[in-house]
Amino acid sequence: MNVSKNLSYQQRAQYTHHPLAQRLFHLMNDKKTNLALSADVTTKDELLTLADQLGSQICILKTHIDIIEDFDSSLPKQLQELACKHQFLLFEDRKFADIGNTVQLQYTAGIYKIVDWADIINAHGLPGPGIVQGLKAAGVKKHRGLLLLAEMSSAGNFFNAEYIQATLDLAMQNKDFVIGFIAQRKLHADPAFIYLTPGVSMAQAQDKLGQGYLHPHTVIAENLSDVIIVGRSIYQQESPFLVAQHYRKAGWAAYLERCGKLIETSSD
Ligand code: S5P
Repeated sequence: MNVSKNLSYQQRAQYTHHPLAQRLFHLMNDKKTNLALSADVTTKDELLTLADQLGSQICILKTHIDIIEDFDSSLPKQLQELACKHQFLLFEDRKFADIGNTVQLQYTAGIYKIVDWADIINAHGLPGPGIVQGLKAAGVKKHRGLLLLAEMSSAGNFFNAEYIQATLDLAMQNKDFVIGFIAQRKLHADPAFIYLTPGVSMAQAQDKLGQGYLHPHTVIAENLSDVIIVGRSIYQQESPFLVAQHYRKAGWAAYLERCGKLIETSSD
């Protein structure tokens, strides 16, 4: 029996010394949500509207800030205000993948100045330890957190067992900054690490460009990941709020099931 399988998010907060990871575990517990919205829209207005309308349902808003066509420096501040209003974290899905010096500049400079507003970022371990060092030097003093990509949801990807192990080792060496992984399943026994899984849908098994989807129950109850990341299956629907609520409830029910708790029947 896997002991950490049954730990609640609240208990998991005690295993991490990272203040951001603690905050995330606690807000998931308080809001009863393990849903992250992948808001891959291309205008400020669409992004802010989604963040405000669905904010109560999510623990994380995941952005691709470089696809916003009318980006200006007011947007990060507005996102931070909504994150504060609805209590969710901001995750810029930048997937850094360069040498330490370059990723540090990409993180701190340019138009987006990601370090100033994104609580969480992610990176590929591929270039080696320098990538984490470069990001950490800028992010750790602001209590930011890094997720390493240990697996991907796309068909035919090149993530093999050796690469995954090297990624886990890199995380273990940087627990003051790496809070967890983007992965399809739990990969390490340490309960401090948090797992976020993209490629989640109740409506389809794949898209036309190689994306593969899993059901929230598979992700949370069987694969023991912690957060479902859902994009088009929510924001492209007619009533994004109602669909988000549906995903939140499905993700939460799967979490209660894996903790061995009774499924709550309240309608909140
Ligand atoms: O393995 C991955 C990692 C990520 S971060 N597979 C993914 O799909 N993603 C991201 O999750 C991707 O960049 C997109 O923003 C989101 C999935 O969107 P959806 O519309 O397919 O749910």
